[in-house]
Amino acid sequence: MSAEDTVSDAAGAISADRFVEISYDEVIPNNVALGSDKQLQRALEGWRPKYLDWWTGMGPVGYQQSEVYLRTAVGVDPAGWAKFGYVKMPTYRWGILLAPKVEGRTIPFGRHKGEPAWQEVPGEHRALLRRLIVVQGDTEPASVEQQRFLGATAPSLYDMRNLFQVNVEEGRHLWAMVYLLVKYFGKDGREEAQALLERQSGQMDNPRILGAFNESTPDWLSFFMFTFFTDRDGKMQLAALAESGFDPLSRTCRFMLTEEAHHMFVGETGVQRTIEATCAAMVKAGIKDPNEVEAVRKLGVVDLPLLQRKANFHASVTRDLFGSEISSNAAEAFGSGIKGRFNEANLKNDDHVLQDATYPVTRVVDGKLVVEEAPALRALNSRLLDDFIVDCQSGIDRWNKSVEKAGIDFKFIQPHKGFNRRIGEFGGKRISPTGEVRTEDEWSANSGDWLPNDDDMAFIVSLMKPCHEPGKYASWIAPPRVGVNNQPGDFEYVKIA
Ligand code: BYC
Repeated sequence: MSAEDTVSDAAGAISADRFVEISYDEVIPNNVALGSDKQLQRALEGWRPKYLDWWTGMGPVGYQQSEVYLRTAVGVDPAGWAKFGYVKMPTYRWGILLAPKVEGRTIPFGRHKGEPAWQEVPGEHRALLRRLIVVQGDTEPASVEQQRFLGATAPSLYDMRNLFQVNVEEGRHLWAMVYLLVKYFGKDGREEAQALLERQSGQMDNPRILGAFNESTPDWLSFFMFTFFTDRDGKMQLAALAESGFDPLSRTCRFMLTEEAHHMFVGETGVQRTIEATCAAMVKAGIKDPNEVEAVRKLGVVDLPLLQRKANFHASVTRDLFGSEISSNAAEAFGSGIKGRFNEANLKNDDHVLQDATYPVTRVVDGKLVVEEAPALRALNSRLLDDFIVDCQSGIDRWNKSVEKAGIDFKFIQPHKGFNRRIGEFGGKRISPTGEVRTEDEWSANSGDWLPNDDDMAFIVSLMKPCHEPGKYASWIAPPRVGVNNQPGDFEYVKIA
């Protein structure tokens, strides 16, 4: 396509004035020369109507005929890959986009380190690779399902638009994994692609694979916490898979990471704006003590201790997504060159094989928390979780700055790694947010102070009133500092049909 070409869209036209390498002429936009592989094209075009049925049945409820101001990828160049315009969600151009191929790329870690990256599936690692792609793929439609009812209670059109942006991009991430399954895994891959549309978040008989993706996302605070914490698991896992020796997976994940950044932005700023509204209301009312919960709630804003409990819940449920701290699956995925560590290729003073290395892992031994050196290869999930906790902290520090600026004496903290865990070393153990091992009775007596309790949930529900007028925001959330794509404050992000 030439630089001046226009890519047409069922909802309008996206002008591509810059470096376009994605073909929008085809039913499935792509930069993988889909048209030259007729069998693959037919298989994906056969999957597409099923995907659209799933989107209509399990995607956002309502607003499907509304015009939403969305960004659509028009290239994979990080400097300018997206265009903004009004789109009806079912006509969004879900496509297959891979980051550019790096010529001469070699496998950066594991037993095959230094060998040329694989362009086809390595036979001996086929089952493991397929499993990881399926797990990754399963989370994408799951999150759309979890968030499907939120449009009706959006605190502003700006937020509603962000929700739908996240949703359509999670849909695209499903396409990304389905492309890999269908192109590289033959009949099994096609079956797995079908199964990705059949499992359902929270369903008893056929649930989504990982625990957190079967929790509900019933309100906007949950959505913001989910996109802050759980999408960040997405970032960490995609970054680890982007190091893969299987080059098509690496390239796919590299491009997905550029989209993921916006999802975490939505989460971080969503919580931050909630904090700002609370602090401003407290200051205005002359309330200094954050524990004056009833007085704060009367102002129509969310008290800070409740936000801390929400963060405790979402942090802990998301940490379970890293799997067991000590895992032979993780060792095998690394040893075989399939899944690396966060930032693998840039880790210095490291042999990237880890045969004799160790890593400190916190465990519960005789009712006490102890740190033990474990074989580094088997401790890779633990390490990725530690990297995740570090990555969370910078956002939490920014939340604390807002509180500090308002002169309120309160600090958000991350709960101890072992708090409220179901999977791994701490699974089923009763550990307080500050890291003390507790008895079952002590846990029951205190858990309402550590995790959202029934009162909290009822209060949050009472706040979830829609605010769908351009430029207006619900009482409990401050407006953003900047509009999407620099649009003005009263921009109509969703033209509700
Ligand atoms: N719930 O050795 P283990 C995202 C299973 S989020 C239920 O402990 P392993 C996104 C495990 O599957 C990122 N089951 O752990 C975010 C295994 O079962 P099989 C998603 C669990 O295998 C927001 C068994 O327990 N991507 O993208 O080393 C919106 C023993 O496993 C759980 C990935 O996760 C759990 N929490 O690591 C949208 C990357 N944890 O195989 C999207 C791909 C473990 O014995 N996946 N199990 O039947 C992986 O790398 C690994 O599968 C895991 C687990 C890290 C998840």
